[in-house]
Amino acid sequence: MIGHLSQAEQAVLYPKDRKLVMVIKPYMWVIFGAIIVIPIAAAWIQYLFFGLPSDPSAVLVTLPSKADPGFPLWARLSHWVNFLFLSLIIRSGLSILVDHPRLYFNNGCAPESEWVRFTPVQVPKDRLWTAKEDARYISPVLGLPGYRHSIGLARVWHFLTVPFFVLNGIIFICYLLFTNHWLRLVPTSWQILPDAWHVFVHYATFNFPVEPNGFYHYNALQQLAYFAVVFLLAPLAILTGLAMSPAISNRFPWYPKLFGNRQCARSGHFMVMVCYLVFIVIHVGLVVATGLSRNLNHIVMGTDSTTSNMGLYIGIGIVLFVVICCFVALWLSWHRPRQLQRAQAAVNGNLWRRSINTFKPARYYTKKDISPFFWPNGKIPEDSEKWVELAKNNFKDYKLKITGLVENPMELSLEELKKIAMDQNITMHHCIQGWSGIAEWGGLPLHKLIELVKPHDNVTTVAFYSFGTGLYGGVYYDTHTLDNCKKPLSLLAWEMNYKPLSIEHGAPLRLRIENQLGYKMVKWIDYIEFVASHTDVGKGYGGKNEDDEYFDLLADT
Ligand SMILES: Nc1nc2c(c(=O)[nH]1)N[C@H]1C(S)=C(S)[C@@H](COP(=O)(O)O)O[C@H]1N2
Ligand SMILES: [Mo]
Repeated sequence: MIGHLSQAEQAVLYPKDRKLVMVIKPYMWVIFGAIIVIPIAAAWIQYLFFGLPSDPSAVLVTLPSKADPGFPLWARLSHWVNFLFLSLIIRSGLSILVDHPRLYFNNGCAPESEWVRFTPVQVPKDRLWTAKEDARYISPVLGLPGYRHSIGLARVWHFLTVPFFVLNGIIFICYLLFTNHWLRLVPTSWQILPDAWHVFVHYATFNFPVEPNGFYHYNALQQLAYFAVVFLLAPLAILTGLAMSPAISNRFPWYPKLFGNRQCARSGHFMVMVCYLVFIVIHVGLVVATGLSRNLNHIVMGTDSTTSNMGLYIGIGIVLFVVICCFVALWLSWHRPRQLQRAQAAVNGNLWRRSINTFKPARYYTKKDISPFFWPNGKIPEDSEKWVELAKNNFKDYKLKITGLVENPMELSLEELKKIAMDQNITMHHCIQGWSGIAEWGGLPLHKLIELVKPHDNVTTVAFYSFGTGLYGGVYYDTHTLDNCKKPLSLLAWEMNYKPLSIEHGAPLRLRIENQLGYKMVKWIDYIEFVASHTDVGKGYGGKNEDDEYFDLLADT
């Protein structure tokens, strides 16, 4: 465990209960089982009753290839760069996953409705159990950065890698399509399907098909597999990833529906990762089994040498390099987290600010979409004497203070706020951990409040302070751009699902900014401050989680 961290951090990151389990619902066992068992059983039936089909790769080796043989430098480079990026993306993805270790096919994410959980915990019904408590530990061998509730840094690695992974993919596909190399990857005849099946029958019954020598040819199944990885898995990973973004899904609420719903997209994102893992295991296994040294000469050196071991040595070197990169990433995560957060802001912060952060959330959901369950998060402000006093009297004496760089500072009771205006919106909440929920929120549109208090011209940011504290102590707060506060559906809410806001969901007042992630929606609001910049408040990173857990200032994804 990382010794230089505080006791409080160690207690969160390295809990006593670090058990790793996977509990899959029986119906999903049946589905997954069928996907695996049916083709293998069919292959065996064909083999036992009709004999081995003719081996199409035996024909291939005698044919001259239409494509140039070998692997040009761009193909070899992007292959290995991809290997590095996938290692970072998959491992950081696992760290993100275990922060909400349940996957669902429904938007509301009610406990026990998940199809798989990676936690032994059954959510207790007799007491409050927050999503943060539900987060699980993952070994840093598997996850990046691993441990428990390190999602801020895990996302830094995930999102820092993604743009370069996509760029690498685009460069690869451009080269592929502008040279005749595409002939190696893209099937040009439907004959590929029966051929691939015949090859599969060979593998499934342990009759290795003729090795066509990958320098010149792939067998039909191999070509289909490579084609699927490039043209199916990678696009699916990107598209399901985008469907999880609050800025995108609350602007285009139909978009996640292309995958079923947002949680189907999240489950799909996970299944794409599983497909990548299965591919990598089989791919590496076959590379080893069909002549490791020669195969590595292909993809490392670009030669078909059968005598040299150069490819093997350099290949081992590359694998070691990737392992070292993973160690360096782990070290950076715990020793230079602030620099990583800054790098993430420089790359994606700027990317999102100019693109999806400009989207305006749309009205879309109706009463029937409201989730029966809505995960609670955060610590109820039981140690705030002021809040406890106010709660005793049902917040009748509560006054929201609005201060900072404004012409008309104000103090308003709930009754006074309600007299100004009220909107009711049904929206989807996106927690950074991965869960979501649809609820109705009623309250004062923020733009009305902004018109009343009249911020000075130099105001860019609004800070919202809670009565509650953050995970590591100190006042919970967060900031939003003035622009996001003025967006449609941005509210100071006192109502949830047509009832007064409950204690656990943020009474007396909480924030709704629908193009942002949940951690920016401060609950139990004490006061509001208009400021020139987010750097003027707290430690200067834009919020309690941004200060302490390296979350993003702009939470559009
Ligand atoms: N004061 C305070 N507000 C908070 C939090 C918190 O810990 N303290 N957690 C945030 C997070 S991470 C989420 S996802 C939402 C959860 O809102 P809910 O409890 O109504 O689901 O509240 C946000 N607001
Ligand atoms: Mo959250």
